[in-house]
Amino acid sequence: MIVIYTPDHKGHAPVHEIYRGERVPSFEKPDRLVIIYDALKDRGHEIINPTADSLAIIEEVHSARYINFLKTAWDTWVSIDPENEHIQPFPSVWPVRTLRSDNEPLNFIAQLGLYSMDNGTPIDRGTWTAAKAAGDAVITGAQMLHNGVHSVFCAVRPPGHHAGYDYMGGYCFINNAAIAARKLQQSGCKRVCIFDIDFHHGNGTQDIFYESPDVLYVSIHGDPKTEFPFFSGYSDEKGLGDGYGYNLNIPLAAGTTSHQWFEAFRSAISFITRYKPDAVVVSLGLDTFEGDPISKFSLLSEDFIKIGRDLHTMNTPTIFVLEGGYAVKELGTNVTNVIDGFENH
Ligand code: SP5
Ligand code: ZN
Repeated sequence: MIVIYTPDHKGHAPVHEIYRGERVPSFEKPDRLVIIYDALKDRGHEIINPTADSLAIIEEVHSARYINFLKTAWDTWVSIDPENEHIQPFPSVWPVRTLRSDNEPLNFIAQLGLYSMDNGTPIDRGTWTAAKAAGDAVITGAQMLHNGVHSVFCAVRPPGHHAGYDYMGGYCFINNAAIAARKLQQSGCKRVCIFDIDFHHGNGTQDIFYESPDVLYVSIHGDPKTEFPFFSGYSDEKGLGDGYGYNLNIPLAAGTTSHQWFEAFRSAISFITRYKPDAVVVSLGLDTFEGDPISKFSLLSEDFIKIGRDLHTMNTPTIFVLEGGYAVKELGTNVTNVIDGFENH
């Protein structure tokens, strides 16, 4: 399968995140993609650099003031104090519910709160460059699908599915799957499906397409009652207005077995097949793996071959977009297994 990859992701390398009030080493780190790149190369996949510029589509999917903040955030942070170059900023105040989010405060940490859903998405010197490059990669992939390629794999980070119209969160900044879907629409796809099989619910993707019948969002994920992102991902979230019926959430309890997961997966596939999409964007998280350090499903490495095989039965042009997956050592095998299953159905 053709793989799109750029080393620009390496500039996004926050050292730590917050867990139970303490700084712990970041789970979402460059090593993840280095291991995946090596495995893809070993298996002989053709790896190309992004050739497209995603900025115009990023500007359609995300708000202008949010993009402007992201672009300039690190420089602003360091301009406050040169020492900040070595310090990761974290938000500490958020405009929840009745508080105002129309005014952008001048205080940087308050701005960070305005544009964040959590304190688990640290920014770094190279965050914007990496996030933009991931966007370029998925737009390149969408163009290839338009040109008749049946499937393409976008090996990108930072991930995207938690990022909404005007906020970052869950290690995500720019919603890569969403901009891929937009691009596919613009190149003539009347019906696009985003199939999100990351362990976590893709609240950002859901938000962006909640009122759109022309982009079906289907997600299988850990029950938000106990799992991140907690405030989105319930089965009664079905879409709004014209988009009603075009959002399908399948939350599964922590501890769900591989067998139970595949039951949900196959019913999701029949739902998607009835929609008759012109293209499918797979938000591919590998954090459903049993060895994942932050997630609670129990897929085995060989299960990822089955995932690829079943996705292929939809017989629809497919763009894979990498999301989460933090069992770094096994990531290469798990990713290449999905591709092998898809190609050798
Ligand atoms: C793209 C993606 O998979 N984002 C996931 C974001 C999850 N953020 C919350 C992480 C909570 C980490 N808890 C650490 C548990 C260690 N035992
Ligand atoms: Zn995830």
